[in-house]
Amino acid sequence: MSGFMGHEPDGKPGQPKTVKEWVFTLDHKVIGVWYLIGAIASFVVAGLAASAMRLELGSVGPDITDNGDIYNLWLTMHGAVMILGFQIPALLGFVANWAVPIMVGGKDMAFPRVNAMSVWLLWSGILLALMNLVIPDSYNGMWTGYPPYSLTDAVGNTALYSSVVVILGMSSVFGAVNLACTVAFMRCKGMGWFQMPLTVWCVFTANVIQLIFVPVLAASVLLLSLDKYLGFGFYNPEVGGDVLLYQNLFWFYSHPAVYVILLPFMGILFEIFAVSARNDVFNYKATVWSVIAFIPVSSDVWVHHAYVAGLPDWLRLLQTFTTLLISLPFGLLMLSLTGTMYRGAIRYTGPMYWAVGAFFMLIIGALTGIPNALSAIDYGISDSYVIMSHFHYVMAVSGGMAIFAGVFFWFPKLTGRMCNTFMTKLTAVGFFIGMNIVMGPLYFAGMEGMPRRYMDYQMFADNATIVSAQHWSTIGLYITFVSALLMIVVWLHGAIAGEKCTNANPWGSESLEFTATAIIPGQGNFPTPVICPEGWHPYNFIDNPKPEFEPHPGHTGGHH
Ligand code: HEM
Ligand SMILES: [Cu+2]
Repeated sequence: MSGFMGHEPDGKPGQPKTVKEWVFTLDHKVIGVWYLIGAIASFVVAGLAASAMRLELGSVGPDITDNGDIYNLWLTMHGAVMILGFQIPALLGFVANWAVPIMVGGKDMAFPRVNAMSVWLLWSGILLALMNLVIPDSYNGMWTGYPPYSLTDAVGNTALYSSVVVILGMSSVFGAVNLACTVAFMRCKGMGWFQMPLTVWCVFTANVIQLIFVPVLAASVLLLSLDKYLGFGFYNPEVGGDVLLYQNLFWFYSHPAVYVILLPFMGILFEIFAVSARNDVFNYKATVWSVIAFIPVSSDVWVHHAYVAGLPDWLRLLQTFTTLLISLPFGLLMLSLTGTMYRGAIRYTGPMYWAVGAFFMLIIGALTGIPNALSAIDYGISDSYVIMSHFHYVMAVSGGMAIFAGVFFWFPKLTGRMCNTFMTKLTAVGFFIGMNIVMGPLYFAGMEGMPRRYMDYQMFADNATIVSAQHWSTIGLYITFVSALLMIVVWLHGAIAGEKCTNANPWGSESLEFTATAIIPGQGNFPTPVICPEGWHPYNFIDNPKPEFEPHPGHTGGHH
């Protein structure tokens, strides 16, 4: 076959050596590492912003700043960078690029050059976003960018916001096309759709969601700049526009976006749970269909983010119904995760500690979603700490812990070395306890009426619940901070001085990235094409036929 897909790799085999080779690489594994580095750097920046806010909120009155603009800048940098710079690049960049092509036994991504462009666009977007810390009119309108505020001068540089979102959106769309084609066309011989690891299914589905919805987001934020700088008035009622149009467009993407994060991180959990419990994924086929079901159901729930915006009753009612409907596929995935561990011979490895932590956070977070879905209840808690606590449990912390679980899980393949097991577990426990102390009390502060996004709570100075929740939350930050810092030290130590892997498959996975021992550094992955024999399945831990390697016609060896 000539054309783009399946072409011979034009990169050199072997790890890149010079800076030029690293930067201009077309190897999906190296590009995956670039995504990972970007994601971890973003996690650090956004984590520092969060820590600053938490210190400020430690007690009533100014603690470390009394400047609301600075607080808003931290808040904006925290939310936007965590989502757009950390979680999405870690899952749809690192996992999608580094792991998926090997997991399907492919030579590379379908379009290696487009792949390189995607990661370059991501880095451009991150650098542009960081400019916000130095430009005089820095943008402070949160990740949501709601008009009319985002159309005023007080918000700062709206064009920067629009540009960052559009650039990152382009990176996502190129990445999504590439990944969808990779999964569809680059799978090795013998691997049918229902033999793909769940991580692959989840990342694939997340990318389909991205393809459908990202363009809507890109358009909606572009219209902001057209409105503000060229006076178009899409969102301006004075000239016939509609300010709520933005909220509708924004959440039409941004609700599905939570599944773009949720699905891949649940995919990581499936992988680690199955391998650690040495069990087939419970009800594999139904699980795959539940994953796919997220595409249609996620498209019709966005109004639950705007229940209080004054939309018509029939719409709110309908969206309460559709929001609750999502609990079906989501509940099936949770059942399946639980069933995967049931009666398994669970081995609590380092990555499993992180994965279990993520799982418990996810349970708490999902349960706190149900009351939010009921519009009558949501009226009382919208825009309060209840919502903030909900999405930190369900997405931020569980997603973060799942991503870190994945990094620890694939670490031996990434570096050829192991992380210290005891420290991996200790940091997982510390992070889990710390984050629960940060986010648990705030849920109750929310029920007492503490609103989101406030830099102080003078008005609640004599509300003991709120004051002590804020206080404990800040104590939780110290534990979390130390654990996160230690985790990064554990990675660095592991990469530089960790014990060398003697076993190519330390966790005993059946998936190709661990079992295909012939993975070579550099573009191409496998010296000879992989073939999955009849009956092969990534979660068949008993009597599993091993994948084979087809002698390549005309191949004379040479990669050793
Ligand atoms: C059991 C299923 C879930 C239900 C019923 C649910 C329901 C809701 C509702 C109704 C809101 C809006 C409340 C308001 O603003 O007044 C909300 C907010 C949010 N949810 Fe969920 N949710 C669920 C699961 C998830 C999952 C799995 C994620 C992410 C992986 C997620 C992420 C978020 C985020 C980020 C927000 C806040 C967005 C913002 O205002 O900045 N939720 N949820
Ligand atoms: Cu939503």
